[in-house]
Amino acid sequence: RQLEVSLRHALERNEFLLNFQPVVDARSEQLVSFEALLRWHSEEHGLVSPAKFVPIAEDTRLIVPIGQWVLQQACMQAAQWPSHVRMAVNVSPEQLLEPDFSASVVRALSTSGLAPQRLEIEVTESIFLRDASVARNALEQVMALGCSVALDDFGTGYSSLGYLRKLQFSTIKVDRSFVQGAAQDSAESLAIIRAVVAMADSLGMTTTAEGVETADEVSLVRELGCTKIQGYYFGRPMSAEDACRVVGRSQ
Ligand code: G
Ligand code: G
Ligand code: NA
Ligand code: MN
Repeated sequence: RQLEVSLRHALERNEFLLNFQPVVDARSEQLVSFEALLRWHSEEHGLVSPAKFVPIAEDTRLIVPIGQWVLQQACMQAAQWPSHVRMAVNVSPEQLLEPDFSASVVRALSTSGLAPQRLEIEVTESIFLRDASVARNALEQVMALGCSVALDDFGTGYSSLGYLRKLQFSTIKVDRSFVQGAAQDSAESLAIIRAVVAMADSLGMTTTAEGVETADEVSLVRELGCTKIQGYYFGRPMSAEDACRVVGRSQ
C-alpha cells in the first residue's frame, strides 16, 4: 500500500512527532503525568491518524524502530520537566516481544537521564495473546529497572484475568467506552467500572478513567473511586510547548 511505502521513510524524514495528554489525580486534580501519543505528518498523505498507521507499522514491524524513537523522545521530554511529572509511553506487542526491549528502555533512560520511576510503559491485553511468557518476562525486566507498567484499554480485549495474578501492574486504565457508557446511564458500564475499581484496589493497583470529557463525567468517575483521570476535560493531546506550559502551572 501507498501508506506503507511512505511509512518506511517517515523516521529518516523526521515526519513523526509526539503529542502529550495530561493525566490528573482524581481527588486533587493535580497533574501527575502525560501520555505520549505519536503523530505522523506525512509529506504525501498529510496528517495520518495513529489508528490508521500504527496497525500498518505493527504488521510490517516498523513499529520496532518507531517505538524506540518514541521511547527516546518521550524520555528526553520528561527529563525537562520537574520530577513529580511522570511520562507514559505506549508499547506494541511487536516491540515488547523483541529480545532487546528492556535494553532499549535502559538506553532511553540513560541517554535522557530520566529516573526509571518516572517512566510508565502502557500495554494492552493483546500482548498476552501471542507469547504470554515472553511478554511477562519483558515486563518483569522493565519493572526490575524501576519503571511501572499500566494496562491500557482494560476490558476491551480478550481478557483472561489470570495474568493480573502474575504481574503487578501499577495502573489499570478503564477504557473510555465504559466511561462514556456510564455517563449515559448504562447500568452495565457502571457495574463494570465498579468491579474494575474494586479489583484494582484489592490488588494494590490504581485506576485511570480514560476519555473523560465533561464535569459530570469527572464527578462520576471520582465517585466510582477511580484514582486518576485522563480526557479532553483536563486536556487534549498537545504539543511539547503546550505541555511545558501546563507543567509550569502545575507547580
Ligand atoms: O490520539 P490517539 O489517536 O492518539 O491514539 C490512537 C491509538 O494509537 C491509541 O490506541 C494509542 O494507544 C495508539 N498510539 C498512540 N501513540 C502510540 C505509540 O507511540 N506507540 C504505539 N504502539 N501506539 C500508539
Ligand atoms: O488506546 P489509547 O487509550 O492509548 O488511545 C488514546 C486515544 O484516546 C487517543 O486517540 C486520544 O486522542 C483519545 N482520547 C483521549 N482523551 C479522549 C477523550 O476525552 N475523548 C475521546 N473521544 N478521545 C480521547
Ligand atoms: Na495508551
Ligand atoms: Mn489508553
